[in-house]
Amino acid sequence: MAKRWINDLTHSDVTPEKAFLNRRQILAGLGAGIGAGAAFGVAGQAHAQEALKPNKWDDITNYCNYYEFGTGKEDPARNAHTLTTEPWTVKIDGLVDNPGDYALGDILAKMTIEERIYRFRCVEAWSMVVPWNGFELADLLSMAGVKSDAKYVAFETVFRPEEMPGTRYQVLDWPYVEGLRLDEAMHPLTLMATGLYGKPLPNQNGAPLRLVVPWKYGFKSIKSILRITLTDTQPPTSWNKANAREYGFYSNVNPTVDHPRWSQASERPIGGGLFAGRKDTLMFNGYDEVASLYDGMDLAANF
Ligand SMILES: Nc1nc2c(c(=O)[nH]1)N[C@H]1C(S)=C(S)[C@@H](COP(=O)(O)O)O[C@H]1N2
Ligand SMILES: [Mo]
Repeated sequence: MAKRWINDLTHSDVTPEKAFLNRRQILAGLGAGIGAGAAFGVAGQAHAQEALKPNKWDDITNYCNYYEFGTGKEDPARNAHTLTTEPWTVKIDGLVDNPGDYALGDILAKMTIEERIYRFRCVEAWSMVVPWNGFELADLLSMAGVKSDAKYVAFETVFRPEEMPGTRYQVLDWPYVEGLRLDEAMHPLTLMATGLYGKPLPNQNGAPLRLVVPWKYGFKSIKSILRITLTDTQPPTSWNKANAREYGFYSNVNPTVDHPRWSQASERPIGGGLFAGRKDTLMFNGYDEVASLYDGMDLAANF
């Protein structure tokens, strides 16, 4: 089928709970095999793609993982209101030309905010489809100026015990940390999310700024980011520190590599109702265009 390109979509076209894809998302979607030939657009122009029908706001904001606010799926929605997200400053340091403390408002003023609907797959084998608003991490890293010897990007979540009741328990080694290889971080699918359904990101989903890496298990998508560090060595990650046998650095969605305690071959779509079936999980969560990042790598050894 012919490729369709929709120009002229702006941020103000977002209507809550009315999903659409913009031009850059179609570029990403075409590569991912989710958008080819489909018609996208705002109401009155075209229809959101059926295959990626977003989950409801209530599902996305009430079924969360954010252990700093409790380990239950509904704990973050109940507890995360205590997190102060304004003002917010992101420290960008390490192997960059322009290290410093960046006020989030100043960052946002320079970034192009887009809407993108991504599949989201948790290692616990549930999945959702989420209409994020955000900007490409690559644009932020370019602003900071990545030095040529940088190979990885390390991320750190805010750690404020007085605002985060879950951190009283040592379920993880706080602060929550994550990392990506530089080419993963620079990939156009890698998003810094600032919103959902055209509204500001709720605290329980990682306000004011969280990572979204749609071809990896959910835990890579670190929330409420306070610090980004460019390094030449692979950074530690919270879940790998907690259990290296169960959680590797890469964590690419891979139906052929099981978690030691359960299969990763299928997933349970959230919000489908009691009798909705499980779905086969797709390699890279369906985002085939990232496959070349891992050419020549054994993805069973590098899980
Ligand atoms: N700081 C922090 N980030 C985090 C987590 C967390 O506990 N703390 N949980 C991760 C996990 S396991 C998942 S599945 C996703 C969940 O994102 P959501 O609640 O917005 O769906 O956030 C990830 N980011
Ligand atoms: Mo997760």
